Amino acid sequence: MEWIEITADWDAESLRKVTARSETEQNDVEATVAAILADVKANGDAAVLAYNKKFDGCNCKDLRISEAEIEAALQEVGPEMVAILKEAADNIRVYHEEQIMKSWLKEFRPGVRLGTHITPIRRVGLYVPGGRAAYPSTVLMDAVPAKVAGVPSLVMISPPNKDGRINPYILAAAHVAGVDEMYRVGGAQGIAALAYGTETIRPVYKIVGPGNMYVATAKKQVFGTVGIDMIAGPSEVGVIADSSANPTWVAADLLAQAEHDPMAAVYLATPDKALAEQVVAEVERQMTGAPREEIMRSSVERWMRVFVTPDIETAVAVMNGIAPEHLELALDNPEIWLPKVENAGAIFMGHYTPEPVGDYFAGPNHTLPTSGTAAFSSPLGVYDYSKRSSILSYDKQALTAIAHKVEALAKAEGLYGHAASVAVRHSEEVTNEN
Ligand code: HSO
Ligand code: ZN
Repeated sequence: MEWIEITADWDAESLRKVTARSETEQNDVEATVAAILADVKANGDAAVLAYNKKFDGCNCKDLRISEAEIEAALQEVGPEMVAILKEAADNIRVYHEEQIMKSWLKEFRPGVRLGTHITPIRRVGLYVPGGRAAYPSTVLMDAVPAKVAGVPSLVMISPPNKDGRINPYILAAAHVAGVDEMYRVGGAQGIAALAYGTETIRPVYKIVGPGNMYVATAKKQVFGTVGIDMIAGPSEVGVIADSSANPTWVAADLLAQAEHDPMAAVYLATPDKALAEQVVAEVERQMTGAPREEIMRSSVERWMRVFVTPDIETAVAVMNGIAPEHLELALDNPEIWLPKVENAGAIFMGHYTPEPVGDYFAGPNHTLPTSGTAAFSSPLGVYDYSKRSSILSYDKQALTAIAHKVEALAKAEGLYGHAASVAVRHSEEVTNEN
């Protein structure tokens, strides 16, 4: 943990030094992943099954997850959990319906119509990690917006355990979200199967979802063959608090994020130094004996930053510099400060909107820009599953009116074929004149 006193003449650039989390680049990962991708591309299912055995200890023959397995998963998680998943999925759907992009076509001048044609991506692959980071909530967050966008074919892959099974909560969430096909395969081999296709798994056009270093590297390497979503870094939360904030609650919110990852970063900015001291004491008290104490502790020790600022305005400026994935405004009047927030993945307003409400239930997406990328990117949404095509339409008169301008530009570029394509369409006089 680090205390940082911000003075009136602070320098936003200096923030980078206290918030930069070093990335460990590993070249051998690049090479290992490249070899796996090439193998799956060449050998399809046979390679995938061999990697399932090698990396996941799974001797399975069948990659596709059957209806019976999905049914068993629904039984296993129970009707109450299915009902909660459905309600969360509904909230996510209703929120994301607001993001649906509409096709349009407008007459800009007589005879000139221009517009945009919106279509969904035809087939999308959703990666769901196994092990500790197997989050059914992420399945909902990634799958529901795809269905809202109208993606007709949505495929999920996830690494099997040694018995060939996938976490039943993952299967239940995928079923509730309307995922069309599910396969047991993870890692770089799973990304390769989605990108290149195998005998069993048809290729997709885009791959979304978080994963470990091998998955992230594989996504980077197949980018271009397919589209990918953002490469997610470790999670972070920033809290701006004034004296109205409850230090016990603020500490709980910081720890909720810290328990995700030893690399998760938690930031507090407040003008109230006494409050900051109480939060720090509460963080220590609450994490002692918590089920994920070890993860929380390493996150807090290495990546917790407490900024004591001259005023709220400066606290907001500090967070704008950090561009946190999640920003909580633990203030009495968050609405007053909202217009000043420039960089944040998701903004949680007031004392009764703890970040986990957004993780699980409220409706906005929890797949958010991490590691300061909120300064230039946005939450996952319907637009990530949609494409825009431009529409152009001129009638004869409209074309004739501007033909000479297009021809002039074409000739200036030395592209006489371009000029001719326009010229052949308008009156003979033009051709005869030359
Ligand atoms: N806070 C995480 C999402 C998550 N939390 C999933 C619980 N499950 C990153 O935004
Ligand atoms: Zn979370």
